[in-house]
Amino acid sequence: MTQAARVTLSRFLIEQQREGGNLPPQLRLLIEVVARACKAISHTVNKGELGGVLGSLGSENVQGEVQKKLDVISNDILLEANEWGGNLAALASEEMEAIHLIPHRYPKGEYLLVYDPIDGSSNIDVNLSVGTIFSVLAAPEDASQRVVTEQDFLQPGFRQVAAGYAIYGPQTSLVLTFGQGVFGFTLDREVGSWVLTRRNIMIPSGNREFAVNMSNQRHWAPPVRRYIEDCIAGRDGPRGVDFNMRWTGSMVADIERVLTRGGIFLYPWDDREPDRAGKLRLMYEANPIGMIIEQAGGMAIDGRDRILDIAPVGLHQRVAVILGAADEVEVARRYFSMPSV
Ligand code: AHM
Ligand code: MG
Repeated sequence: MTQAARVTLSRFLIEQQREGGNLPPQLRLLIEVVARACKAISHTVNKGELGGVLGSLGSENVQGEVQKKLDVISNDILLEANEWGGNLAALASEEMEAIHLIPHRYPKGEYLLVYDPIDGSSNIDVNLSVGTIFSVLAAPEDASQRVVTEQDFLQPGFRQVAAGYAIYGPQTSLVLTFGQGVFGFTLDREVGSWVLTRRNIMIPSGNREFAVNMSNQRHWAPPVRRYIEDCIAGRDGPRGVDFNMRWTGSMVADIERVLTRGGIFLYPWDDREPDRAGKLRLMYEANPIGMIIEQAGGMAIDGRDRILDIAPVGLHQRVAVILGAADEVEVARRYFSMPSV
């Protein structure tokens, strides 16, 4: 790609703001800030052992999971980048139990930001892809006159005004939607800018590839067990076609593959913790990824229902997730209403 043919993220966002009029200036600035923070996280991830960023801290987050150094470093990078810009009324993260209010010394903005600073934390120390996932919601209209509460964040996913993820893999890319399609950018490290490399990403249909943690198979509910059994049976089974399997341990990496070549991703409920809806978190994993998947022509459900319609009851609530190419997710959904399953 020649320099002249390049469209940077800044240029893309300004053009979207001008042309469509559907990207408010403050939302544009917010996306730029988040993207800049992801650039800083990418540099930190890249340093690995040399930057002293590998390993655990010994502390636990609100989910009772051991925090990796990089979880906390990345959380702070996003927090510090977003606090002072005047675009946010408050923010929340996987790594913080409570919401974070914008300090009084800074102006308050029109948006709420929710993020998972490092998705796929178990991959950090083994040099596999990890990422950052984020979701943007509108703050309540009277946010400047009162204290924002957790309740203000508990909006269903269809109300998100923007969502995205960055993936720190062989290439560092950023995938974005603000409800007008999905766009992909690649980080040019020498220049330090995000360059538009994929326009209007649509999930290809017909790819027979599933992503699920197979070691949990015996714990799944019958519809999921049966669906995967039928995939594995391949051309000798009811599906009549062979399937391939991939599981990276990083949702962002599996989603990047689904967006690029299709297929389905599942993190279903299992019976080891029956009261827990699933492993993944609704507000900062399933909702933003669900919005991206739908904007790319796919489907995102919890088994029977659309993820983006779920009315959240807690910031860190979990949800079962089945998402990917619409045709394949629809097949999986049918197993939930089969009387014999
Ligand atoms: P994390 O945010 O703590 O990294 O957890 C979420 C991750 C997802 O990225 C991934 O799909 C899943 O957990 C992997 O789970 P498992 O350890 O069961 O393979
Ligand atoms: Mg995560």
